[in-house]
Amino acid sequence: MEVITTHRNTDFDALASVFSAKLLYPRAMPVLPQNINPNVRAFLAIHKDLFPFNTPKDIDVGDISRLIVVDTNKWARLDGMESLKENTELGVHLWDHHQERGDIKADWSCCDPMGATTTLLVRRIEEEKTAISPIQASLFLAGIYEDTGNLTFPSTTAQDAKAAAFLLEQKADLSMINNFLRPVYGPKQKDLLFEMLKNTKRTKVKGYSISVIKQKVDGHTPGLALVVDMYQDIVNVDAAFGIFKVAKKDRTMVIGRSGTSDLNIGSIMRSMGGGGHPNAGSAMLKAVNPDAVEKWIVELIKGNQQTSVQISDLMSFPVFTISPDTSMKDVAHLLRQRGCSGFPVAEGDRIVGVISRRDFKKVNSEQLNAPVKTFMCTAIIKIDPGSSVAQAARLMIKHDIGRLPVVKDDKLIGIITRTDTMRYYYDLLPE
Ligand SMILES: [Mn+2]
Repeated sequence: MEVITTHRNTDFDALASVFSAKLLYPRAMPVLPQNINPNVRAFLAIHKDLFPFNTPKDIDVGDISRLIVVDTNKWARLDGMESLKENTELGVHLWDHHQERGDIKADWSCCDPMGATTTLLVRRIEEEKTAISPIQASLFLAGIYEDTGNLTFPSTTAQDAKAAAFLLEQKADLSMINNFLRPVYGPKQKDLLFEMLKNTKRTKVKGYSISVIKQKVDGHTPGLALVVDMYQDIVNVDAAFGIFKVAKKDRTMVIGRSGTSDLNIGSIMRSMGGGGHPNAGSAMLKAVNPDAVEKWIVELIKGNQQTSVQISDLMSFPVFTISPDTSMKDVAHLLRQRGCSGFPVAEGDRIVGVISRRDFKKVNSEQLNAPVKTFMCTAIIKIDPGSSVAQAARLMIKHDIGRLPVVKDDKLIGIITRTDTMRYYYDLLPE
């Protein structure tokens, strides 16, 4: 017997992967975990006849000769398949877009980095010219849209968009997708969001603005990820974390959302035993103190920072500086000669001011012989070499400046410009 299965808390990408795999493995039987996420459950409640499946309880797992695993590469995320883990006779095919390694050893796999696992399968369906119905196309497109945030998450690839185009050609129904992808947001979620907003607090960790909210929830609360998502949007921080202690059960759900690609939520959640993508992830913890979890998150962000791009990786050095006694006339000449819009003014390696083209507006011709120290701006906006690019960009926007001196232990060690940060955001970093 051949079986196609996927991860617990089955989402649309997982469900779409199972049923697109069914087209590629027509003899295989779809087996879904008991635990399915609420949107998918609502979809299946109506579409069960069109997408028939079994649960692990309905089948004899011992009869499985080949397991087709989609949208996960970890045994622990499958339901009811534990006994197969040690089965050396078992053939395994793996279709997955998660890039961290799992423990499922496959004899054949397709694990290219894509925004959605469904994309990998739809690409093959298109190559094989397998016919698909508009309803199948709609489900598959829902899978791609869910995992790519309607093709907007940074993990989205051109292949995801191509697969989406193909599915629209196959008459995928967008209104149906919008209906089911609309996440659970009812009075319970609204109350929770309002409660979180009342208790809003922000902190800075390694240059990122972070908000960690600890909240009690009673019993099963679906839609926590959406609530954290909305919360992050409203309080406008680089990353938001919800630590939800489930009353009566000794369980704590941690959900993270990040709006910046250099703060990887997925890797933070993996360190906590959960999982996710760069922009979103979650972990379920047992018997923990929420205060300790908050500290843990902060520590992980500090650690995460070291592996991501820092200002010191992007800055230019050595920095051309001028001395405080340089005349304004000479400064004007140097600005023209070097094609710069400003210079740091330094005594030795200590920065004492900044002069820019803009400052010349207040200088009349008699004052051109005056030293730069009379006109330079001494309220210096500077940045630490360990800060993030997001932090630099924020300072530039806030103060409307195009360059930031990079200062360590009071010494000027480099300069970062608007162009440097843009280059980073548009992935033009030199290899
Ligand atoms: Mn997925």
